[in-house]
Amino acid sequence: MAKMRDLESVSIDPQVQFLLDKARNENVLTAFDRADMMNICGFGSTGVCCRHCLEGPCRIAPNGKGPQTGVCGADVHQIVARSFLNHLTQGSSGHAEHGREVALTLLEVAEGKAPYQIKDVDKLYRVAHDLEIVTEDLSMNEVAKEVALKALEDFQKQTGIMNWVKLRAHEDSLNTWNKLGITPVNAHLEITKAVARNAMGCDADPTNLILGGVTMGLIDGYAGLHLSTDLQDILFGTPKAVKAKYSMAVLDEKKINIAVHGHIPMLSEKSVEWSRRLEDEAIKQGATGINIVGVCCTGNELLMRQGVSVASSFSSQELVIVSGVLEAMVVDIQCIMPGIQQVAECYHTEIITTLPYVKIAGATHVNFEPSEADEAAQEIVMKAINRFSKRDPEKISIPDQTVDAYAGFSTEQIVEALSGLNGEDPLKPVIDALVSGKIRGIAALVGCTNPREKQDYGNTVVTKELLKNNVLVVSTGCAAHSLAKHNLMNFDGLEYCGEGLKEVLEAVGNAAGLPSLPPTMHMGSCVDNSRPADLLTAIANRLGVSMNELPAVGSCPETHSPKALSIGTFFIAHGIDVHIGVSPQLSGSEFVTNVLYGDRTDEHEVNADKLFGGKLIYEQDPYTAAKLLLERIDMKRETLLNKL
Ligand code: CUV
Ligand code: SF4
Repeated sequence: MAKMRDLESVSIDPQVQFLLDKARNENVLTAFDRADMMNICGFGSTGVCCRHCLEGPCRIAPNGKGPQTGVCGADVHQIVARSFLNHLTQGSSGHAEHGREVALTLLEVAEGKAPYQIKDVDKLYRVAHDLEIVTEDLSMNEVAKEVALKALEDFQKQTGIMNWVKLRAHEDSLNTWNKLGITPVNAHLEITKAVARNAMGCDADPTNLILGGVTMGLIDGYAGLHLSTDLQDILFGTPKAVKAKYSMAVLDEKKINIAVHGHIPMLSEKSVEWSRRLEDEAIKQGATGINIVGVCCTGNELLMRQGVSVASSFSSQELVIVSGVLEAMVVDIQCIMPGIQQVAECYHTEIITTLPYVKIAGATHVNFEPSEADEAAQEIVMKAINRFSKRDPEKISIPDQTVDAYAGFSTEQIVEALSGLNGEDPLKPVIDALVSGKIRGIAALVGCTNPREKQDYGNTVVTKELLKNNVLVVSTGCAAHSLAKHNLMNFDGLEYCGEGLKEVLEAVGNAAGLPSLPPTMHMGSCVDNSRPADLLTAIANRLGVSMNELPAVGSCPETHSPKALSIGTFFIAHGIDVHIGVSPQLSGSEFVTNVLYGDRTDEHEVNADKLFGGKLIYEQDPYTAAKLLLERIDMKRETLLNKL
């Protein structure tokens, strides 16, 4: 038996430590302990193992020991570049599917076939206008239908460029991609092409493969992030500032607890609605009501729009069940550990899967189609209510301290808050602060938590270091969970901010009727990484510069997901540096790491920094990472200030 890490090394969150201790005492295995039992493979972890065909598997040993090519002749650089492209394809296809599902839902809603209402009519018309849809003679539903059809074109058209790229990309970035011939035509075409070129006997040029990976980043960014955010805002409303609660303590012993987990808000929005409508049924069972809690990105979606409390990020998802008070965990897609089912079998929790292509053996399946959303959500909530009586009182134990967090900072909300200071030109206060140095730069703290990493440590350390140095920080995904739980989204966290930054946050907050803005701003789920991208695009346009000239960075200290790699690549394609704190499994090829990590001053002929103006920074230590990010911020600041 492998030696398990002590609780303090697993997470810096005492509630997660508490529940992990409980799990261990009850002999329940969770991801943190499975991570300790799994020996990391030296080949796979450096990207040098290839399983692309039946001549293999082949692997290239380091230092010239053993064969240096696979059976087909692929060398280590080709193999590593293909593994990277593989990850990016997987990541972007997840987000593209998300976008497509939302587009189909909007179409069904427009045609009166799905029981949702268009919540943000203004945004619908704004998006329609930007897509050059003539709306004069159309009803609202007809406009929605046209928008949905334009979105679906991004999965169908065979020539030209994607509508959402035209709609959202900064012109200079688009010019760069056009010159390189990597601008995407449609998401499905590009994903299929990426899979095809990656097969044995196809693309064998590592640089070309990496550029193919950049196209995957763009698919993620436009068919995934931007398209999903736009259509979700139209359907469910554009988020506005909300105050909510975080931590495992949001579970309520007296209520029926339902965790919604996954990514796509169609199901979770309906679950919230039906949990309100079925409150009486819960009371009949002896509970005082129904408590919906969020896990992972579905948690972020509900938090942003409905102020629903958030229980857990990715790595501790199984521990929500270990509390002994969770009646059901309802899941849709992505980041759902199969392990939840094994853990649920040790308690009374019912795991409910909802999509025909995401099932878990042993779990209950309730099929969810937007057109039958009410029936499915009602069935799911009733199942949870009926589980309440099956609780084992011996196994109940929940931590008891929740943390307040402000969230709901869509780009629209940030601009609205800023217009309190300067209605004519809302971005001016930010730009003045950037120029004066009160704000040194802007960072998006994004990505996940990973059971191999000390939970919340990397995310919070990088953030605190940046805040201390007056960097304005926005956040999404499970990284936002880390920041929220550790007071970085409420006013207590202002103590971590440098003086200049604090002054700006207070001024903007005051103008919006608050004591301050929170130290970091929660912009939503992973697909909502479109929001920081939008904010940066707006700032670049206002300054009349390219995105790659902004003192802006992304940081992803604790990720586990290939989706984070494809989102990161989307930002790098704009020339925004991205830090990753977990190995991206590329170290087996010096060529590939040179292309991705290399600097503009390097001799290496082609690299991302030279092509796009931004690079990937791999650094495990969060303090060093923050230092490296600040160096890049300062470099770009200097050039920018000279230009203005
Ligand atoms: Ni999409 S990708 S663990 S849920 S942020 Fe959370 Fe966010 Fe990473 Fe997954
Ligand atoms: Fe081996 Fe080449 Fe097949 Fe990969 S594609 S498994 S390197 S023969």
